[in-house]
Amino acid sequence: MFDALTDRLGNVFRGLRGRGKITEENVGEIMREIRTALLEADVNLEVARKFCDEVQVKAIGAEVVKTLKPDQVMVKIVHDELVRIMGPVDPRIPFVSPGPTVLLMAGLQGSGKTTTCGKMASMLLKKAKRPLLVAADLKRPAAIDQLEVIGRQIGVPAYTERGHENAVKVCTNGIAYAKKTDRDVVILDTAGRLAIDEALMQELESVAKQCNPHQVYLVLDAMTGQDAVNTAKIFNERLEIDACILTKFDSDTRGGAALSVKHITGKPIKFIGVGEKMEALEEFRPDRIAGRILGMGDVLSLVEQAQQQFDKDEAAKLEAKMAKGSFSLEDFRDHLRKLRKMGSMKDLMKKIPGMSGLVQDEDVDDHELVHLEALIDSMTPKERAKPELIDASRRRRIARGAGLDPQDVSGLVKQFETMRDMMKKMSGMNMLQRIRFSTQVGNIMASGGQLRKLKASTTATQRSLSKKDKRKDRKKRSR
Ligand SMILES: Nc1nc2c(ncn2[C@@H]2O[C@H](COP(=O)(O)OP(=O)(O)OP(=O)(O)O)[C@@H](O)[C@H]2O)c(=O)[nH]1
Ligand SMILES: [Mg+2]
Repeated sequence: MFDALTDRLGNVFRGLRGRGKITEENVGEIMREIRTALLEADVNLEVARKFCDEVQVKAIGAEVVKTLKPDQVMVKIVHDELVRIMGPVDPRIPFVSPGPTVLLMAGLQGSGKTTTCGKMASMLLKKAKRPLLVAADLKRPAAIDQLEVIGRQIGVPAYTERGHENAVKVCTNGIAYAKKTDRDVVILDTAGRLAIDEALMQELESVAKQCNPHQVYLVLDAMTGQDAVNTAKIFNERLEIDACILTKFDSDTRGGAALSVKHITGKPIKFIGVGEKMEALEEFRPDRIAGRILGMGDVLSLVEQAQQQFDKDEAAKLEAKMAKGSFSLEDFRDHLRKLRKMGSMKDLMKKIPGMSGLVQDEDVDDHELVHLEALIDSMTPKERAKPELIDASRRRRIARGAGLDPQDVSGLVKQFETMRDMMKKMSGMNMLQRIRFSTQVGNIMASGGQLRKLKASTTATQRSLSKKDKRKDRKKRSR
């Protein structure tokens, strides 16, 4: 499917060989070539633009791992961006208990709905489920026959009603029948139209409203290219779909739809149809697809190894600092910068296992990270190395430089000291202890977003009062 794109990208990377490094000057030319390659592969214009913007930023900001060549670095950046633009996707079907879990298949005529219903049922059988097919395409009697034939072929019952055109009725009856006959997943095969029209949308809307499907899957024909993407956009506006299923992935098309759907609709592709047979349904794995597009597994693993080594070296350096307790505000700032480069704090927090449910959007404010950085920037190198030097007058100066309050400086110092203590503790820990510890750091970072909450307590303030302030303080108290 992606043959042409693979060739074009291969040429871009080959052209990079022999160049010293990726610079702001030469990256523009590379990006133009990548953009053309994407557009020729029928990738949506907006997606291609966004893709190139992201790759460009990452290419310029790429950390220099000395053992790697520019083309290798670029392969990895493009690979990661391909994965990102197609995902994330959870390949699981969220089954409900008590069942039945209701899955609704929607899509245009000939997109592969009925076939996919059969493939899905067959896949579920292998997962020890007891599916029921429901023939809700009542526009053509042949459609009901087709589903029955498929059902017999894979050994899954099909619920059918003939002699009326009420799709809602057959769906509700089908679900009731599933309960009665102890089937735990119901797959609704709905009618398609040649193009999106009001009657189709209304029918689907009322089925969705009356039957409350747990998942709505939109079946898209990969061979229709950008039309599939537009269809997905319109369906999603009317029908709150959960994911797409891209059929005919085995065909000889350019593949742009696979790369565009997620970005344009916000809904991922969850499964792909890779043939006409009932076994030909696969989970959609962005990393596997990206690997297939680039066809450079060896380069990717090389880059990963080199980066791991680089990270290991960096970690070792940091470890040595932690153990000595010489982790400074300067190191802290480096880390903040790295964190910010990795994406927004909210996204990062959500990626930490177990954190996603705990982090509320309002808990984490990326601006606060910028504030922390500004405060550290406003310090002298000496202060960064020895924050205990920071007394009231220095605090005022630092705050003024960052456009913040003196209390913010105290908050930062206190937060930093807690972190440094924890890091020192961590240096002697084994793997399990570290994992537990990282969760604690996660919590600190979550609250680290809230500078104001961490404003120093009175004891911390008193510890670093200047002599003059202390005199004033004593006077005040003696009065
Ligand atoms: N090669 C290939 N063919 C497929 C795939 N999925 C479906 N088809 C074929 O596409 C054609 C249409 O599939 P159907 O399942 O009947 O499509 P539909 O969406 O139910 O069509 P209507 O009910 O008419 O709206 C059939 O010939 C299928 O064999 C696939 O992943 N690969
Ligand atoms: Mg059909």
